[in-house]
Amino acid sequence: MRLHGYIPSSVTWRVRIALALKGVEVETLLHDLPQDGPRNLGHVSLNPQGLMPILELPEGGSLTQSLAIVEWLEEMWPSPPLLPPEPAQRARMRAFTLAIACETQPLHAAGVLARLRAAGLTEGQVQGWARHAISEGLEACEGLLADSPGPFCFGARVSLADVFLVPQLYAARRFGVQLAFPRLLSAEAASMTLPAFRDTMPETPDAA
Ligand SMILES: N[C@@H](CCC(=O)N[C@@H](CS)C(=O)NCC(=O)O)C(=O)O
Repeated sequence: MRLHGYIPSSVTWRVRIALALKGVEVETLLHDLPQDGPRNLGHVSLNPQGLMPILELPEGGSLTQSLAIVEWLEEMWPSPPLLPPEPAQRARMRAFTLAIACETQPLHAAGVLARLRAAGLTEGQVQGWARHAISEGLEACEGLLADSPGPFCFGARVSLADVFLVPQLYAARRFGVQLAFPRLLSAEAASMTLPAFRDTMPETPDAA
C-alpha cells in the first residue's frame, strides 16, 4: 500500500498514527502542502477532491478521507481496537471525532485560508479566523469529554478520538491558539507516551 500525504498536515498525521497503532506498514510519500495555490490537480486521478491523504491499495484503486481510511483500517485489522464494543460509546467517540474532522479542521484547511486571502482578508484576519475556528472546536471537544474518564479521551485505552485529537492540537499550536483545555491536554500527554504518536509526528525526520 502507498500513502500520499502532505507535510506538515494534521490530517495525514491521523492516518499515520492509525497505521502505526495497527502495526501496518505502507510506503509513505509526503508532498509539500500547497499554502496559496489551488488544490493539487495532479492527484485528481487518485482523489477527485484533490485532497490528501490518499491510500493506494495493492489491488488497485484508492481510499480517501482520513476518517474513512482509519475506519477501513479498523475493519481490516481489528486488533488493537480503536473503537469500543458498546454501541452508544462508539457513537459518542464518532461524534467527538466528527467534531474535529467536519467542524474544526475544514475551517482552517489550507485551501479555505487561500480563498479568504483571495477574497481580500488581511493575513491577520485569516490567522484570526483560523484561531477562532480551532478554539471554538476544541472548546466543544473539551465539553464532550467532561464525563469521560482518562487518561485517554475515552478511558484507559487509546482510541479513534485520540487519533484525531492529537493532530488537531498540533495544528492549534501552529496557529498560536491558547490551549486552556486541561482534559484535552491530559489525553494528548497520555497519547504522546505511545511510539505510534511520537514516531509519526510531522517534525520527525523520517516522517518527512
Ligand atoms: N476531510 C479530509 C480533509 C483533507 C484535507 O483537508 N487535506 C488537506 C491537507 S491537510 C489538503 O489536501 N489540502 C490541500 C488543499 O486544500 O488544497 C480528510 O479528513 O481526509
